[in-house]
Amino acid sequence: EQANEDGASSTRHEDGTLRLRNPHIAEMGPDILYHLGLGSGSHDLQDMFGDVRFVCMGGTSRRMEQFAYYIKDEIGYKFPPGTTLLDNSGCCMYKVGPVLCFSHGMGIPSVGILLHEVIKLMYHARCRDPVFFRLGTCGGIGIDGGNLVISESAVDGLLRPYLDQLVLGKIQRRPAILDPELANDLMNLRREDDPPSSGTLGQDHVPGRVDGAFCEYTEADKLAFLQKIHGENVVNMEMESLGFAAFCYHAGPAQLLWCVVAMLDRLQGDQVQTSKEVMNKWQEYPQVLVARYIRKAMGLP
Ligand code: R2B
Repeated sequence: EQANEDGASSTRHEDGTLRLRNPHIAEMGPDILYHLGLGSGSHDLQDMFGDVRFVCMGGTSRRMEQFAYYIKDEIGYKFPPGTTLLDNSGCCMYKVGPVLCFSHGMGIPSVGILLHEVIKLMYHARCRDPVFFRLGTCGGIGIDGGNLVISESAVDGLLRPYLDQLVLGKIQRRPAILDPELANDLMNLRREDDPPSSGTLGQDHVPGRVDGAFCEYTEADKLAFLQKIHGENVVNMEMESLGFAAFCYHAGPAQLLWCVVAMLDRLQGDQVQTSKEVMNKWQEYPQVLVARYIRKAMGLP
């Protein structure tokens, strides 16, 4: 059994299946996964999802649908006769053989709501050692748009590597830990003509935008802050990494990875001015790299 660093109870059995850190679930009878449109009483979750090994999340539903089709071709998956790719979850979730793709929306609250249910789905389905990925976009700090960022860790707005949440009137602190080994594996799958990649800290929000609906600081304040955190190896920012790392690490999936592409360099400005075609191209980069990883993990040539 594996234990997480914070010393709480084990979160995985020897066979890689998850042990939930919530005693109520086992006691409460059928469990309704409301946002996924599934339930442990109404569906045979082990039969439907027991073979999932890779959980891939991204912000927009369109991107995740595209990824589902892309990974289908990449791993040579064929749908059973008479079936096709279908989202019947209401939150854009697609299963392509061992790959589960879904959209997590924007921001930590949205990711958190989905992850509670996806982690329970892994538990009910008795999935073994699922690897969790996020494929998406971010703002760069000192790196140009089109650069890939493979995060090694996640920090909050004070550069603290944990998520503080207010639960029942108290602060609950969860370490936000990604998997440096997996980040390294992914870095090693880069090819020479791939876009440049950096291993980084990922922030949990978009700090200091001067183009927001309101603003109480100057451009110079913003640049001073961004340059300071850039000096501490933070090269990107986005709005989900801290929640993703904290929730998944606490719940138990062994390997977590964040692979995102920068849409702009925030040291140069706050508005994304790149054309839609170019942005669509950039958004394929994390997909290509994660697909390469999945193919390798599946032993495909
Ligand atoms: C990066 O890009 C998205 C918003 O523009 C958001 O989900 C994020 O973290």
